[in-house]
Amino acid sequence: MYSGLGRVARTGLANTKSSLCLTLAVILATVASGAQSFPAGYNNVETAVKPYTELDPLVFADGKAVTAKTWPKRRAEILTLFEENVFGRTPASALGLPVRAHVDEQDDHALGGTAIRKQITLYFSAKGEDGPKEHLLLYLPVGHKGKTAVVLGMSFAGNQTVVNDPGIRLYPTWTRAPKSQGPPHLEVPSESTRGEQTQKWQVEKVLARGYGIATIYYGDLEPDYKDALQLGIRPYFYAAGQTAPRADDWGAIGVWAWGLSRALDYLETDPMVDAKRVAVTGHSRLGKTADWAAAQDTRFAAVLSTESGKAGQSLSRRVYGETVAHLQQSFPYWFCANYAKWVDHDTEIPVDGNLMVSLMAPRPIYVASADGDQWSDPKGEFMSAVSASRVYELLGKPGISTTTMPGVDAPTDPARFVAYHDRTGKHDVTDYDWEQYLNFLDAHFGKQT
Ligand code: GTR
Repeated sequence: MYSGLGRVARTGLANTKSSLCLTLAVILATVASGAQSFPAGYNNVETAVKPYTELDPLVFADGKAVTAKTWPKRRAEILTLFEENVFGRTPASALGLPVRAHVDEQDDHALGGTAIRKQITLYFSAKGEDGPKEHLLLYLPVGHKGKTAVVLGMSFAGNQTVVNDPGIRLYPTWTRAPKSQGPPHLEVPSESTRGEQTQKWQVEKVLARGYGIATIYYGDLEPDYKDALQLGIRPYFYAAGQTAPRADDWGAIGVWAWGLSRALDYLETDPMVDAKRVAVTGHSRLGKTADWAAAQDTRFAAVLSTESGKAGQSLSRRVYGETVAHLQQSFPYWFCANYAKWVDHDTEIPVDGNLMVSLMAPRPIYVASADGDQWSDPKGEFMSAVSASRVYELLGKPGISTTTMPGVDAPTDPARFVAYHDRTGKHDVTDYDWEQYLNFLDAHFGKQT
């Protein structure tokens, strides 16, 4: 069951301790209602969803209908609306930045001889080690003929957590004493954190199906804490004289998404990788990040997004579960400052999850929900998949196989370009999710084994 406690556990996982206290306070006021309880004041009753108008991906802001020919213009319009109202703009200086990649390590017999492991540092400035950088961990299956398709995603807790491999370098991660409101600091993680998130990443399963898998720790780009942006890379891209973000400057999600694109820059240069077949993945806030990365960077060939929720693939206009007010109160730094305008105006927000999904068209996208994560609003996620499917159909690709919300653990047809499931269980990424993702990739990239 979704529970406030589940919410606390995962908020804590991402080290957002200040918002943890806030969320905890709200949860203490929770009144259980039906199977799943929400913090008090948030709607968890389907019949209490107030009337709203769903945005139409196939109608321009001025009311004109979109055709296959004019879709690129509508796409650009939607992207701009997301930049202005939700995630902010990626600075032009960041887009043109020369990135230097250094392969620090390669082991051709990793994970009991089943994988090739590479560890790469991407340097974002001429300062090298002393400047901003990210550490990419890449596994490729041994024995694969030709270039390998790869799944790329960001991790919450460091590269060493995705699988228990003593060869993964332990780079510092952000932490802060539980009750402190002060800035976080970097600490080298302990050996015991190796493989802590094995079940969420399923590295060995992905490799056994013939895919590579790559990850970066999101804190390499910006720590996931309120008031900590000075410790991330945003200030590095300030204009001359700038000391704080402008209303439409990028937030942390924009920064993390940018980091995914820089990893793709490297993957394009790796002769073992099929850079035309890189799927981007992420869970929850990192699902929102994966979505925003693929929306801006069409080199990502497919999207696998798990419980991205509100400000992700779910419908904010459908006021059920998390609201803009909650996101803004707990995680304002994920977004541009303009996002605050939509607090208590969820039904008027000018862009929504269905428009986000439509930005992926015609690339294959898998939208994944969990029935025990009503806070993310599985029905809203499904409705977005249905709505965006009209764009896919317009562009000549088959959208989702049903317009009726499927039952729990009943994935839609993976051969379609938009697929969906609502899995049993809580807010998480599980073996079940990966099984569906790999079936989906097999259908669109071709079987890899
Ligand atoms: C929640 C937040 C969600 C989601 C999640 C997560 O507390 O309300 O929007 O992103 O965190 O990232 O785990």
